[in-house]
Amino acid sequence: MDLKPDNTPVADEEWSGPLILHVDMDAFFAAIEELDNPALRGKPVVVGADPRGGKGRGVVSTANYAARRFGIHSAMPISRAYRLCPGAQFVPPRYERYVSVSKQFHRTLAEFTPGIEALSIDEAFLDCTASIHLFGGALSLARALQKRIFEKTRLSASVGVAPNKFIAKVASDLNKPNGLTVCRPGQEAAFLAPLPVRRLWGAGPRTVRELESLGLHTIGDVAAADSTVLSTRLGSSGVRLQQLSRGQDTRRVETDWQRKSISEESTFAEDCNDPEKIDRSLCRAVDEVTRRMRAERLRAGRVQLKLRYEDFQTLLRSRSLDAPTDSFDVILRELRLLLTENLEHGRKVRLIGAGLGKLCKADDEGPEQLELIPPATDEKLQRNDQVLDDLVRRFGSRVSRAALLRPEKN
Ligand code: TTP
Ligand code: MG
Repeated sequence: MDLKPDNTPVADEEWSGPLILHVDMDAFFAAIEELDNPALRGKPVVVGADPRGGKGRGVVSTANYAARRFGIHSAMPISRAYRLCPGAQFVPPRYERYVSVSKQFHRTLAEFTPGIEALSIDEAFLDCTASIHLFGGALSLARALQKRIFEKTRLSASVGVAPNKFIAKVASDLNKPNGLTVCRPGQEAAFLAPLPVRRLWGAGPRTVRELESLGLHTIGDVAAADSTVLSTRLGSSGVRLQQLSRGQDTRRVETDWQRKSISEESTFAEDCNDPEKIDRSLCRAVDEVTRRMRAERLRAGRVQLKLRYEDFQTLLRSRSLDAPTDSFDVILRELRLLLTENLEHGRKVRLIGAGLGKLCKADDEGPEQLELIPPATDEKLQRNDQVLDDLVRRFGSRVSRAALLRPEKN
């Protein structure tokens, strides 16, 4: 129970409806370095490549908050970070250590709910709707979570507490580090209204420019905008952005993803920034997962792309399909879109993977699927897949789809 300055308890008000938390560790890699090496504490710390007196190559993985005051941030060239703060402590990354702390972090979350969607090495959504009563309220639960993460890792995390994923994610970032930001049910639109449009999910630099050219600078402006103007200028994403701006987000925490999924990933022999090679690896992974899926007579309602850059930054990006499918072509098309949206040009990739989720039996579209939407596999594509599956069964993976489509160059 929280106490006011005069020591009277602050009541943790009732929470109605879904309770979603977004948790994100603060300056994760840098905080671990400070934890392990007390001599770094209180100083600006930059984790990344060796700056070699400002002439080094490579980028910043992350910087602690003291270093961020100099303008240093993730993905910035290390030479620039050096120029901004030559006196900072530059530390090479120790990925294995970060992965082990990450596992501890994710295990700690599981003490609070089974409804966890891991987003990255230091970030997750939690659906705590069913565990509120165990903690006496949403705020108490969130505080207990922060406290427990600190006990287990000696590191701080920021938490966003909200009725849905979008707002929880926005909230966790508003008061970093060690922040706890709450948006109560019913307050969604008011909470978002003063924030700049770049906080909207899916609003990249181009969309932000487009919105600003319409005179829309805050999320509240988008919420109040004429919806026909938005959809004329931004198509279907205009409609989605307006829904988000009004605090409407019905996406569920995808807890089943790991359990009900098929995935395949491969690490490049050498880190690679050749778009053609990256695409070929993706094709191969899609070929593999779609074949496994068809062999089990399943269809996928969701696809996931996994990208790990040379500095170990790992992105998981997924999207739901209009209708479940087992088609190589449809799934490859969706994953290529995700790749185009997320691949940073020129940055070297270490690993790429494809995953399929929301699996359902091919003859049972699952309870969530709309009956009016036919499966997204047209007959010709389906026949192609069947012929190729048959060939692979008879002649092995030498005739895999990726090999046929894009023969390896000699
Ligand atoms: P973030 O959570 O984005 O950043 P952070 O934890 O360092 O800082 P914040 O307090 O703002 O959350 O990423 C988690 C870790 O992932 C980060 O510590 C280092 C790594 N990372 C990279 O290596 N490169 C990148 O470009 C980014 C964004 C992160
Ligand atoms: Mg973080």
